[in-house]
Amino acid sequence: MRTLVVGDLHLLGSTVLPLVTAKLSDLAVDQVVLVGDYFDQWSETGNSELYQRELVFLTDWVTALRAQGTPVVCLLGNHDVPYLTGSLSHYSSADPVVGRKISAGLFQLGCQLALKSDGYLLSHAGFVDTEAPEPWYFAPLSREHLSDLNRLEHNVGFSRGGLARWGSLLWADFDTELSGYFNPDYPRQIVGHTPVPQLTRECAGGTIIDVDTFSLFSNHRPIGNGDLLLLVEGRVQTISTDFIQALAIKQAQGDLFPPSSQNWF
Ligand SMILES: [Mn+2]
Repeated sequence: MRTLVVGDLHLLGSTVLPLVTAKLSDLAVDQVVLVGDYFDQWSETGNSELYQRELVFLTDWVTALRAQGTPVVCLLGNHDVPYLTGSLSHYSSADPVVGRKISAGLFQLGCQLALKSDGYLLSHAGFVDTEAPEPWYFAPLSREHLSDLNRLEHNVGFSRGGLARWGSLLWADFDTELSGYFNPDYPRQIVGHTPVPQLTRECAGGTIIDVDTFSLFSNHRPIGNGDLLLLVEGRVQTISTDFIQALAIKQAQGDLFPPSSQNWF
C-alpha cells in the first residue's frame, strides 16, 4: 500500500490539494489521507464566502478522486468537530449558514477519527498515555457519536490551554504531550495538529511523525515547507511540493484569502 498523507489545511485546500493531485500518478498513490483541520484560519473567521468556497473545493476534490478509484480518508481535527457538535470555539465561524453547510459536508465526506495503515495509527493529534482508539473511531462518523465527539473535543491538555492531564486524539500537543508520552501500545503514529517547519519525527522508543507542514503564522507567512508524507509498506518517505511558491504567488495576487463581499464582522 502506498499512502500519501496531507497535513492540516485550514482553508488552504484550493492551494494545497492541486499540489497533491500533481503527485498522485508519479508516486503511484493507492490511498490519500487528510489529517483534518480543514477550516479556520488566522483573521479569516468572518470570511463566510471563503469558508463556503473552500468547503465546496474540498468536497469536490475528494469526490472526484474517489470516483476515479483512489480512496481518500478524511480524518477529523479539533477545528472541524465544533461544526458537527454545534459547540463552537472562539476560532470557529459564527455564521450559522457556514456551520450548517460544513456539518453536512463533513458527513457527506464520511469523516472519521482514526485509521490504521501499514503498522501506523493515523489521527489528527495522536494517542497519549492510555488514550486508545475505540472501534467507532475507524468508521465514518454517525450522529449517535456526536456526544462522544464533543467530549473528546473538550479534552484539552494544559499545554493547549485546557484543564485535562492529556489532550485527546483531537488535541494532544506533539512537543509537550505526544512525542514524550505516546501510548506505548501505539509506538508508530502519524499526526497533524502541531505546526512544524518540516516533517518531524520523534524516535524515543517509537516513530511518531508530525505532518502539519501547511500551517501559517498569524501574519499568513508559512511555518512549514509543505512537505507530504508517503507511507510505503511501513516505510516513510518525504515528498516535497511547490507549496511555498504557490502560497507566494497567491499572496502577491491578493488571491490567498479574498475578502468576503458581505463581511459584516
Ligand atoms: Mn491545525
